[in-house]
Amino acid sequence: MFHKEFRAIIFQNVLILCASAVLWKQTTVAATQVTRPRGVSLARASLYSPDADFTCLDGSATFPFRYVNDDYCDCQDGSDEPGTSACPNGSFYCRNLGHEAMIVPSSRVNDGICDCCDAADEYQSGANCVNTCKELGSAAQEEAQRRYELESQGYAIKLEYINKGRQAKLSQQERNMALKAEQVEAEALRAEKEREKHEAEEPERQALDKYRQIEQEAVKEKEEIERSKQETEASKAFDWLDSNQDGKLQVEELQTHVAFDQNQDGTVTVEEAKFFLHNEEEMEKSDFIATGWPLIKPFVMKAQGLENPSQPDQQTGEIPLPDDHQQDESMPETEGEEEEDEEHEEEAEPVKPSPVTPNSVEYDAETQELIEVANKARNSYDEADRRLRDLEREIRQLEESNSKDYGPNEEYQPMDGQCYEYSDREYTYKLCPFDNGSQRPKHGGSETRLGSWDSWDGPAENKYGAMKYDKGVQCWNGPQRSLKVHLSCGMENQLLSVSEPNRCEYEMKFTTPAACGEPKKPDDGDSEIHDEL
Ligand code: MAN
Repeated sequence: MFHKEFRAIIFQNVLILCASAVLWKQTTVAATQVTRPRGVSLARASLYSPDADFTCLDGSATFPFRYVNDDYCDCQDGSDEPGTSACPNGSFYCRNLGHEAMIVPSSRVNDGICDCCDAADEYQSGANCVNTCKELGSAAQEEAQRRYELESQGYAIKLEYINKGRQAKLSQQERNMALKAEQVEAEALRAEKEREKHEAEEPERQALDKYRQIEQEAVKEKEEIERSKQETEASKAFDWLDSNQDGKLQVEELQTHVAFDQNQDGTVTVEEAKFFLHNEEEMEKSDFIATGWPLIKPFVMKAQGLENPSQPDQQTGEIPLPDDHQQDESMPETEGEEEEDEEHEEEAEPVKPSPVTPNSVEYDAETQELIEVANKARNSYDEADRRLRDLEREIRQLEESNSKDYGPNEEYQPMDGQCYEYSDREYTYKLCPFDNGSQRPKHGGSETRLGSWDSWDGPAENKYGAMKYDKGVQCWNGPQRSLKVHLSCGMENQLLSVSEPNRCEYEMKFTTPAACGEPKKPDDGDSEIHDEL
């Protein structure tokens, strides 16, 4: 920094000719000549009047104007040295005629590096800067024009989206109103059908109650017959096994039947025989019927080559008596499986749709008629109930969709219901806007939900610049997955890239015409800086 004695007034009249800009803009404003110190913008020129003392722009001091740009820093805010590097916090303005005006920190003035395209920052360093503003200006112009065209096309599509979105919202609202009217009707109809159902079910219930009693009696009777058949079978078996006819079954009597040779060594031992007599020497007929026969019967059947205990003869309840041609001639013949199956089939006669236990009961015509009427009423009720529930579901879905924020002009609505994919080396990612985002391994494996639609998540000045999807699948030893989608203007809806900056926190870049702003025609590229205080 120089001492005051060495102050040199570096002052320069800068002639600003706005003619080129004026020509570009095709207006007819006359050329303006403004004098101002080096490094001062057009907007601040009036604050630097050579005819008066200079007051620092922060108001901290006032001194003669010749101190401005004397390469000595007088103002705390650096405003007295706009054209030198004397103030560490000062700034230097370059006009860059033909391109964009620019403000650089004072430290860059005469530092040997060309910062301004018009070379104005290097007026004393001998850096040999060349004015490149014209070339830069026209390249920037071309780029701005290209962007403008892109944005115009994107915006045209956005207008279509807005149309579609509004249309969809309108028809959803209309449909919702129609459905609500239908819902009222459907509720009334269901109530009526419910009443009719109750009315039809009451006489049906009474009629079936009567049958239920008959049914229970029939079951009891059947059980009784069954029991008596078992007894008859057991009694006949006893009579036959009781070869000395003394009314008791003895060890010796059982020893004569090979069927009781449990270890199959060719002899029925006393122990083997006693096993069937509950370890007694003999057994009474009544004990045999109650507990003996059920124990013995499987051995008898095995001897006959049958797997399961058979039923006695259906008509007589008897087991066939021994036959000379049996394997073990002494054995009474029990019944085989085939017959049992046949009997079973006969029994399995379905009775529809009675709540009474299915069996062979046949309803009289009047009851049958009552069942049919009640069935019809039940079916009608079910149908009315289904219709109402379908309506309610559709209304819920519509209301859910209607409550979604599709952007300030419904421009994002057409993306709802669509899905877009992007693949990297490992995964195929899918974004279904307003629904969810997911990830699927490319080489097999199931889809993992990264998040479900939550809300718009852009910065305060552009809420619609990003979307948030959260509550995805929990990460192993980590948080639930979540996803942020950054939206930018593009000619089509496209998922551009996906990253995972933090474990299980995903980011997507997505272009869409819906994010395009109203295109602004590019200016001549020769822009000024509006840096008024
Ligand atoms: C899976 C993927 C990855 C994630 C890990 C976390 O491999 O979902 O994106 O980082 O799980 O364990």
